[in-house]
Amino acid sequence: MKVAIVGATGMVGNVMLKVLAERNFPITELIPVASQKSVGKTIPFNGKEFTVVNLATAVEMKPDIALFSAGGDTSMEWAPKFAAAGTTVIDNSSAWRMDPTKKLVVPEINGDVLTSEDKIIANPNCSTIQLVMALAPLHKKYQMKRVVISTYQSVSGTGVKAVQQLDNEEAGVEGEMAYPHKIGRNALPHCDVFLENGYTKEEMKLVKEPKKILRDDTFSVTATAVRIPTAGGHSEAVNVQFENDFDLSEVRQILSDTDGIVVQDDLATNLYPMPITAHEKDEVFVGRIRRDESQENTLNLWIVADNLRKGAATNTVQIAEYLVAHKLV
Ligand code: 11C
Repeated sequence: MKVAIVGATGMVGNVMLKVLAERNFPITELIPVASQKSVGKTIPFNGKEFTVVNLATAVEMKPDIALFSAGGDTSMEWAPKFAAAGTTVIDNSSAWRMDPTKKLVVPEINGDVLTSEDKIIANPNCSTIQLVMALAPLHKKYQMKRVVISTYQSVSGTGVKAVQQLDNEEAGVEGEMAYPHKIGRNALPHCDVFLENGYTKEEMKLVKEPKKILRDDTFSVTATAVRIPTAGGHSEAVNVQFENDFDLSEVRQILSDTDGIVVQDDLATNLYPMPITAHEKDEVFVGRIRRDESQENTLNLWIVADNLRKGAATNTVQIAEYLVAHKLV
C-alpha cells in the first residue's frame, strides 16, 4: 500500500507513524505530507527516511490510502481532491463525521458498514471512541435508554500549543496561552467552542456521534466536557440507564470478553483505570463498575483511553487495516 499521512509532523500524525510501524501495516511507500514550512524535511519510518511533500504533490502521487490529521479546514478542502484521484481518505477531523453520505467508523463496532465505494471515511472524536467501545456491547445486551457523561480530558486533545501551556505553567515560565485561563491546578468546563445551545462542540459530538456509530437514535445522551491538567489520556464518568435490568457480574464478563476493552476493577488493590496507566496503550480501560442505587437498571462506569492512540491514530489505522483485510481498497 502507498500510504500518505497528512499532518505527518503533528502530534496525531506522529502517533500514526508509530502505530503503523508497530502493527506492521503493509506499506510499500510512505508519503509524509505537511505544510509548506516542513516540505523537504525527512521523516524516519521503519529504518528509512521519507521526504515531506505538500498536499498538491501528494494528490498527484495517487496514494492508495491517505490518513488525515491536519484539521477540519484542510480535510474539507483536500479530502475530496484525494478521493477524486482514487485515494481512500480516513479523516481524523470533525469535518465529515455527521455528513450522512460519509461513514463514521469504529472498526470493532461498525466496520461492516464500509464498502469499496467509501472514499472519505470519518474517524470519530476521541472521547466518543472510548465511550462507544465500552457501551456498544452493553447496549446490544441491555438496550440503552439514557447516557450521562462527564469527561476529564487531557491537554493533548487540544494540541501542541496546549501541551506547551501546561509545560510552561509547570515550569513557571510565561508563554502563549492555548486556553482563556490557566490550566495547571485548574479544570475548565470548556472543550472546543461554545455553541448557540450553551453546550460545547465537544459535548455535542458526544451526543450525536454514538447514535451514528451504533445505528440507533432511540437512546438519549447528555454531556459535560471538562479539560484537566493531564498531559495525555481522556477519562469519562458515565452513567447509563438501560431498558433492561443487568447483572453486575455479567456486565463485567461482557466487557472483559470484548476485543479492545480491558477491565481494571479491583477495589482491594486500588485498581482502576487512570490516564497514566493508559498512556501509549491501544485498549480502552473500564473500571469502577457499579450499580447506580438511585435509579433502576442504571450503571456507573469509569472509562479511560489514550486519546492520541485509540482516540485518534490507532482507530484510524485500524480502519485502514479493515479496508485492506476486506479488500475494500
Ligand atoms: C479534545 N476531543 O480533546 C478533542 C480533540 O473533533 O477531532 C479532537 C477534536 C476532534 O479537545
